[in-house]
Amino acid sequence: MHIDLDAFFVSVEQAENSELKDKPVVVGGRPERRGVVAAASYEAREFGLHAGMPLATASRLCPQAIFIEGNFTKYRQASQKFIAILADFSPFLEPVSLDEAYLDVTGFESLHGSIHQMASNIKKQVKDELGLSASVGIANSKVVAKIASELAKPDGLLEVAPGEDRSFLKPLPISRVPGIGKKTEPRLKGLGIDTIGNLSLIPLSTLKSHFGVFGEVLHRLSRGIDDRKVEPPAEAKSISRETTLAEDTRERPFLEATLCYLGERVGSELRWQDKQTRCVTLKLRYADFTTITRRHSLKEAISADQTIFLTGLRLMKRALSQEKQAVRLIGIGVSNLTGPGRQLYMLDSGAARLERLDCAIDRIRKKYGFTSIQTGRTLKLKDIFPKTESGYTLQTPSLSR
Ligand code: TTP
Ligand code: MG
Repeated sequence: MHIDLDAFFVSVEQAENSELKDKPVVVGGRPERRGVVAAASYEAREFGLHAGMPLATASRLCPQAIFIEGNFTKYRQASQKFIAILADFSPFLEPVSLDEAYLDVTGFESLHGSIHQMASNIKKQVKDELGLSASVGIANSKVVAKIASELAKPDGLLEVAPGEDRSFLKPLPISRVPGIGKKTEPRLKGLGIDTIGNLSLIPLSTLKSHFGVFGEVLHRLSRGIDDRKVEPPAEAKSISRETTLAEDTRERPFLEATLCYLGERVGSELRWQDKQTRCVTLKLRYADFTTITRRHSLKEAISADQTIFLTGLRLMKRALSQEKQAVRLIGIGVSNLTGPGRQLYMLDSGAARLERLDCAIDRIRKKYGFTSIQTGRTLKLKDIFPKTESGYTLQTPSLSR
């Protein structure tokens, strides 16, 4: 099965506030702000709105739409409950993103009824417990299940019987194949290929000569051949937070405060995963869109906000001393993760004290919200970013959580 929630961020808001139901709603921010649509309700999609569209364009196409900032903590909580519902049906569960997962239920029919019945039960449970609607595709392979769930949207359930893959795929436009996007689609159309059925008739050698290795993938997928297993995901290799700024800026105290805030978000996620890091990375995008990353390796694995921030700050000072342009985007990340953390408790070193401090702050924030306790450095952001219990609302809510 491939299960994907419909208009996820928006649906969470609609489930919470009945005034938003059946209306064009956008999560992403106020239309006056720079930024893009993260999620649009199906009512808003009737006006051509979609994820990734600039908010200003969205508001021009659909002035009556209701624009909401969004609250990532809320979406993550909903996601955790959604994944927990799926886990009750089978341990072969592979979450792909917050609102999307593959579930292999082969062999569990005696426990939960037919696969179709399980899919209906999942949809019902998600609706009853979370107030959200899910679309489900059932097929013999991941790729066909995913195409089926997308076709079934919204609130749909589509089963492709074994052996029916090719006849199911045949009439569909090539854009339905995952991986065929803005680049590949026109090239295929230029070759006279517009349906998946047409694509499946092209010899492998022809596809390879045009698309290299991707040609082989296209050849297989167009026939519904996909032997990837449903596998629990590998652990995160890095954690990062970044945001585009409302205006390009050179103002150091503001950049430092923002870096500090993003570093704290990274640190709290790192500790939440019970990990430590040995590498801090800074990312800057300048006014002309040139993007740089600078990294620094640490001698010891750490998880302290202060170390993450000060390392990032050093990298930023060095980068800005060599650059005259204003900054458009700022981000910080950690990689080379080890875990579990906290071995430092045994030593009463400065590092151990910092870790204890962070753990205490984490506990307070878990109970009373992220902004219930703040470092002085990030306080000056309160005049610039809207503040909620779960944190400052930055320009890119899904990335700056
Ligand atoms: P999607 O599943 O791609 O989109 P959706 O759930 O809003 O709509 P549907 O599945 O019914 O087509 O993404 C899930 C969430 O991820 C989405 O609600 C918001 C977030 N998201 C972004 O923040 N930015 C993006 O560019 C996209 C595509 C999604
Ligand atoms: Mg979705």
